Amino acid sequence: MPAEINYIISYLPECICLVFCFFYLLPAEKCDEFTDLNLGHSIIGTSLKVRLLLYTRSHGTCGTLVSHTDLSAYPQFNLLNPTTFIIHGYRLTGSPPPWLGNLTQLLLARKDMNVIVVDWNYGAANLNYLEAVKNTREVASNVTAFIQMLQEQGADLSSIHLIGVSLGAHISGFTGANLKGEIGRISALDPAGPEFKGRNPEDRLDPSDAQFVDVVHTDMDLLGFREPLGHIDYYANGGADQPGCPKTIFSGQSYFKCDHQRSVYLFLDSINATCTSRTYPCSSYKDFLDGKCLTCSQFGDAGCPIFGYDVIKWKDILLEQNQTKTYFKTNGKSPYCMTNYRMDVTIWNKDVQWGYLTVKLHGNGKEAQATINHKSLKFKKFTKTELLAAFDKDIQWVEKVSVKFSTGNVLQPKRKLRILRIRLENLEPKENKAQGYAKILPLRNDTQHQMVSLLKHFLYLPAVDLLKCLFFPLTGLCVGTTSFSRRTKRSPSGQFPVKKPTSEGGKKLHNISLHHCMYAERLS
Ligand SMILES: *[C@@H]1O[C@H](CO)[C@@H](O)[C@H](O)[C@H]1NC(C)=O
Ligand SMILES: *[C@@H]1O[C@H](CO)[C@@H](O)[C@H](O)[C@H]1NC(C)=O
Ligand SMILES: *[C@@H]1O[C@H](CO)[C@@H](O)[C@H](O)[C@H]1NC(C)=O
Ligand SMILES: *[C@@H]1O[C@H](CO)[C@@H](O)[C@H](O)[C@H]1NC(C)=O
Ligand SMILES: *[C@@H]1O[C@H](CO)[C@@H](O)[C@H](O)[C@H]1NC(C)=O
Ligand SMILES: *[C@@H]1O[C@H](CO)[C@@H](O)[C@H](O)[C@H]1NC(C)=O
Ligand SMILES: [Ca+2]
Ligand SMILES: [Ca+2]
Repeated sequence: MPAEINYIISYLPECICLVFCFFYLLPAEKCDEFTDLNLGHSIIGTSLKVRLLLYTRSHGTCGTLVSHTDLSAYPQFNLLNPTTFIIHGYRLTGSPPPWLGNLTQLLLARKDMNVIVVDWNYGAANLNYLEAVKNTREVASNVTAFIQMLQEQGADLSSIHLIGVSLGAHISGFTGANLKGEIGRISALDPAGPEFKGRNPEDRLDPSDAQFVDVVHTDMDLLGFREPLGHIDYYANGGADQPGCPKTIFSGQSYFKCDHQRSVYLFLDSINATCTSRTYPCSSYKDFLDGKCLTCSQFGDAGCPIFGYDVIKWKDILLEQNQTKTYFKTNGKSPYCMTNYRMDVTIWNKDVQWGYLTVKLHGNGKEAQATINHKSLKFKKFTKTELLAAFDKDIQWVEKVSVKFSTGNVLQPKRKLRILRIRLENLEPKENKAQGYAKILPLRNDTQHQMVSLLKHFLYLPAVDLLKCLFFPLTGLCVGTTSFSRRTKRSPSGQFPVKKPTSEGGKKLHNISLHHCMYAERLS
C-alpha cells in the first residue's frame, strides 16, 4: 500500500471527527438538575450536600452545577451583574419544588442576573423535620463561603439578593448575619415557625440580617411564623389561611402545605408583574377589613407599599419607619391581586340594619365582584358606614355598579336596605401619584391612560334609591340593583336630607352607569 494512503487511513478517524464531532460535542453540554429524591430517602433520612445550580439569561432553562471555590469554568457567570440565590425549605417527600423553574425564569426575564439555586435537598428531605432544621446553620455557612468567594472576585454584596422559602428564610437570615448584614436584600417567603418561634434574633431571620428584609406570611397558624421578622412584613389575607386552599384535612397533603406554599405563588405573580397588590399598614387584619387603615399618607407620593419583588422601591421610606406590618387581600388563584376601593354607604331605613354586601362593577363586558362578609355590617340611618371593597379584578372603565344586600339569616324577616348614598373610591393613588407609580412599575401601556383617567374620579352616587328587592323566601336574601336619581346636596347641618327616593311605582329602575357620574367630584 502506498505510504500516502496509509497516511490518510491512519488519520481518517480524526478527519471524520473534525467534521462531525464539532456538531456532536456542542449539544453534549448537559443540564444539571435539582436533586430528585423520593419518600424512601426521607424515611431513611439524608445527610447534607449543598449543590449550587447556576442559571443565566444565556442558560435560562439549563442549570450548571458550579464549583464552590472556582468560577473560571463558567464564563456566563458575570460578577458585574446582580446575583440572586433561591433557597428552598424542608422537603417532606424529597421531590424538587414545583415552582423552581418558574421562579428562575421570571427572575431572569426581569433582569439580567445570575440566579443560583441552592439545592440542599440532601439534608432537607427527611421525615424528621428537626433533622432538616439542624442542617440550616451548615447550609448557611456553605452559602456564606461561596458569597465571600464572589466578593473576593469583585461582586458587590449589596447586589446580592437571597430569596428564602420557609426554612430557607432562616438560612438566608443566618447567611446574612454571617456577612454582617451587608447583603442587599432578603425576601422571606412564609418563614418557618416550628423550632424558630420565640428564638432570639441570632437564631432566626431578623431585620439586621440584610440591608433590606421583606417578609410575607401566609400560614402563621401552622408552618409559618406569626411575629414580624423584617423591615416590612406582609400578612396576606391576614397571614394565616389563604383563599382557594382546602379547609379540611381530607384534602391530604395539600391541606398542610397549600397556605404555606401560597407565599411563593404570590411572589411569582409579583415578579411577573401580572398585576400589583397594594398593601396597607394596620394594627390588625380585622381593622384592615373594617376599612380603618386605608390611608397611605405616611408614604407620601409613592402611596402604600406594593407587595413583592418591587417593594425595593419603598426601601428608604420603610427603613425610616422601622418595622412595618401590612395587610392585603388576594384572590384564590393567579392573578392574585385585587383592586381595592374605599366604600361608604349611608342608609335611610328607620331601624338599624345588619347584613352583608356584594358589590359588582361592570364595564367593558367584564364584571368584578367584592364580597364584604367578614362580619355582619351595621348600617344606621344617616350615618356613613365605611368599608373596604376588594374586587377580584380591575375594571378600567366602570359603567355600572350593582349592589346586593343579604341579612345572611334565613329566619329573619325580609329587609330592604334603603340606600341614600353609596360612594366608591378607587384606592390607587391619584393622577400625579399614578405617574410616579407608573415609573416604578412596568404598567402595561395599553391600560395606563385609561387607568389614570379613572383615577380622576371616584363614583359619587348620592340619593341612590333603595335596593329593589326580590325576595327569595327560602334564603331571605334581598337582591337588587340600585338606581340613581338626582344629586342631593348636604344640608348645612351636615345631615343628609330626608327625602323619599324617586322610584316611581311601575318604572324600571336603571343601573348606575358612569355617565351618571358626571356629577362625580374630584377628591380634594
Ligand atoms: C459546601 O458543600 C459542598 C458539598 O456539600 C462541599 O463540597 C463544600 O466543601 C462545602 N463548602 C463549605 C465551605 O462548607
Ligand atoms: C409555570 O408557569 C407556567 C406558565 O405560566 C404555568 O403553566 C405552570 O403551571 C407554572 N408552573 C407552576 C408549577 O406553577
Ligand atoms: C406571567 O404573566 C402572564 C400574563 O401577564 C401569564 O400569561 C403567564 O402565565 C405568567 N407566567 C407565570 C410563570 O406565572
Ligand atoms: C425603631 O428601632 C429602634 C432600634 O431598633 C427602637 O429603639 C425604636 O423604639 C424603634 N422605633 C419605633 C417607632 O418602633
Ligand atoms: C405601547 O406603546 C407603544 C408606543 O407608545 C405602542 O407602539 C405599542 O403598541 C403599545 N403596546 C400596547 C400593548 O399597546
Ligand atoms: C341592571 O344590571 C343587572 C345586572 O347586570 C341586570 O340584570 C339588569 O337587567 C339591569 N337593569 C337595567 C334596568 O338595566
Ligand atoms: Ca438573624
Ligand atoms: Ca393556615
